[in-house]
Amino acid sequence: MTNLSLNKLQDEAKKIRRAVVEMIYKAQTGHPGGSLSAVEILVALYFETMKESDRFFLSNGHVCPALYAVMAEKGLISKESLSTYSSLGSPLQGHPERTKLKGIENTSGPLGIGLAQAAGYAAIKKDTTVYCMTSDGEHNEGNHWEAVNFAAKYKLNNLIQFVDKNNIQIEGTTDEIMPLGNLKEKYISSNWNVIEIDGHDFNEILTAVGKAKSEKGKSTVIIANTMFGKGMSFMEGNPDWHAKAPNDEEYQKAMEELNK
Ligand SMILES: Cc1ncc(C[n+]2csc(CCOP(=O)(O)OP(=O)(O)O)c2C)c(N)n1
Repeated sequence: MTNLSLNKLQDEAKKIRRAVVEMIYKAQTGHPGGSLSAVEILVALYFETMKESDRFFLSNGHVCPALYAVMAEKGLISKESLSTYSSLGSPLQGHPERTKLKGIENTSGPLGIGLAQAAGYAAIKKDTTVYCMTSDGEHNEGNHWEAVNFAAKYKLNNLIQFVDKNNIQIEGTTDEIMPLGNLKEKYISSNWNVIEIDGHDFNEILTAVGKAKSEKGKSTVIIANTMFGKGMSFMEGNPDWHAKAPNDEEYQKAMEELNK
């Protein structure tokens, strides 16, 4: 990757962070912590990696402000529509709805089902590369592990899962709420190809996707180590920001930090 495109991707990430905070501030509802940790993964996928025929499934639907913002920057939805986020009748619901917004592949909100939705699609459409984003909190769900086994059984090498591993879920850390153990070893023993990266480093994200695409006979999971609330000093690593909107003062502070 050239420096120019790295700069461009970093600029996009900044724009997305600004849009995420603005949407949640305006709506006074939403999930900023997870939305902000997922930004670089979504920017890399939508701006560098995905072809028109590829499909993206968001499993941890509550982080959709980041997805909507990326879709708006890509011109897939209007930028004006972002101001309707989470309002009654808007196609941009607080959890994405497939029938309400073109470009959304799966309805999500109940955690732990997105990988099954993505794996089902990948099993039927073998020539399509199917990306799925999941969260660490979702790994508490039994359904998720059924999909892990299904993908291994059918050798879905066209399925690439990103885990946004920010180590935080509702009301605490994943270690406090439900320890995941060694996620990498769990996926290896489930017969997946496993790559672990820094989920805010575009070079690492793009290299991992390249490796995943050349994998024969296995699905790939890219365990992306991220920072919950990335980019906002007062949100980073603080579970209070799982589902909380900034007040006026916090919004001003966020904008100042984004303009630095
Ligand atoms: C099946 C199910 N159980 C519980 C919830 C309520 N819930 C919403 S978000 C969340 C925590 C999710 O953790 P994670 O996805 O890691 O969140 P992040 O901190 O990354 O935003 C829970 C338990 C849900 N949406 N679905």
